[in-house]
Amino acid sequence: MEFVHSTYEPGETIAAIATPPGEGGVAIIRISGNQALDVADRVFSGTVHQYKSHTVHFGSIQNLAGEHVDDVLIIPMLNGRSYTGETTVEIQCHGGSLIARRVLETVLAAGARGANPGEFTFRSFLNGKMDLAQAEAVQELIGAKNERALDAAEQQLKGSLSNAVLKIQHSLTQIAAILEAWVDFPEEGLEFATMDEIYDDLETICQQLEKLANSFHDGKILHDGLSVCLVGCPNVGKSSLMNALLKKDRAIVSPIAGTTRDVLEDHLRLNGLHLKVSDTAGIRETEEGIEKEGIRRSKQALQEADLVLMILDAHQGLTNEDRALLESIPKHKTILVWNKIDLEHESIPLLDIPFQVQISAREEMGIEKLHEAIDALVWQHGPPSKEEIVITNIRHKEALIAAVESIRCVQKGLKESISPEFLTMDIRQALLELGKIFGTNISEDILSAIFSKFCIGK
Ligand SMILES: Nc1nc2c(ncn2[C@@H]2O[C@H](COP(=O)(O)OP(=O)(O)O)[C@@H](O)[C@H]2O)c(=O)[nH]1
Ligand SMILES: [Mg+2]
Repeated sequence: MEFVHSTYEPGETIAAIATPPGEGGVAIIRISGNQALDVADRVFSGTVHQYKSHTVHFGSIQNLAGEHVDDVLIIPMLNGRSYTGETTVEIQCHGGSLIARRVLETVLAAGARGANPGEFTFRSFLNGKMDLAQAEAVQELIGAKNERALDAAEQQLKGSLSNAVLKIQHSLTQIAAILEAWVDFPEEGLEFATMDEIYDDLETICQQLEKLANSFHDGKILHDGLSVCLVGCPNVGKSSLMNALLKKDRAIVSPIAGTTRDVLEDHLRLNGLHLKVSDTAGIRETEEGIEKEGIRRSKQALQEADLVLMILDAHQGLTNEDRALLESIPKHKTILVWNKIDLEHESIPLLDIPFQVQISAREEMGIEKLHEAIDALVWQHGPPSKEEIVITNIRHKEALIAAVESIRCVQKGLKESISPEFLTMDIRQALLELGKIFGTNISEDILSAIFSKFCIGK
């Protein structure tokens, strides 16, 4: 799939099926562009040109040979009062993938061009209906896999990120104006504002931008979910816990050490979070080739995971192998899980990992406590509230960080009494970076890459 934005001709009439593939009650074919009404008139039984905007009309579609294709409802959207900001006609036909395709083919034969992925949204952006951050939010809204991700996308679509960044741009522009006045009238400059005040204002701005950039951590969790890796020595009950978490017999459970050799993966929803859980080979010293490779993969999965559940056998107590493994795990992202508490066990030793739970994977005891511990570790500073701006797009994070870097240069320059001309250059750079979030000063390649990730028909 490609999206060649340089071939874009304003107003050129495009069409696509806007509903998902497969069978359903109705399918919608969307036509947008200067010729949308002409195209619709060529295929529809009524005179679409005569209809008022946003009214619904029943009729039939026939192809250019005059053959009946389907009975449909048709809705014209005039004077730019549409998603794209262009004249749009939507046709609701019967919801079979074949019939929808036939209606689309008829529309294409009547003069429309097949839309590229994201082209409707791209036009909406070009016509000023939404900025780039909002256009990207549309994609995230569609792709949201849980309630919290949906809230974040809705916030962004409403323009909360854009508004926050606009406000900051405004403050930066004012500071640039003060610095420029300083260049022109150096003897009066200090009357406008002292250097310290400017420095402090820039500090506040940097903190706001950093807060937004840091929200990407939460945003990524909401958007992509988390990878969770189960590790531990052989036979501690990793595979049993995998099954208990998934509530199904996914992994082979066996008293024979070294049964699990490959990394097994499955998915799970937990308190609105999407988790990818991996069960791994038990880590121990071994010379056996396949098991050794399994252990190498376990260690890799352990490093790459967002969250590690290290399983220990409460019945056996802490072994030397456990101790060795404990040394190698990243403690900040680990929950210690003492398993087999249904069996007799000594008192659990205190280890320097803040998150610890006691469970029985086989008897499914304590699993709820483990869920709570996962939630607590993930949202150490509390989950983001519905109103909070959470960025979910790495492109936005990069722009925010680049802006902070430029502003830090201005601050440094102020301290070193560098000529204000140079400082305004850095401020302009920061403004440029922030502009990328809405889509100003952005290259065609990047735009093209962003919209090509959309589905066709959006
Ligand atoms: N009593 C008891 N046995 C368990 C528990 N969890 C696992 N086991 C047993 O321990 C053995 C190893 O379990 P398994 O899940 O294959 O361990 P793994 O090697 O870490 O994947 C099996 O015989 C399981 O039935 C538990 O909570 N309680
Ligand atoms: Mg296993």
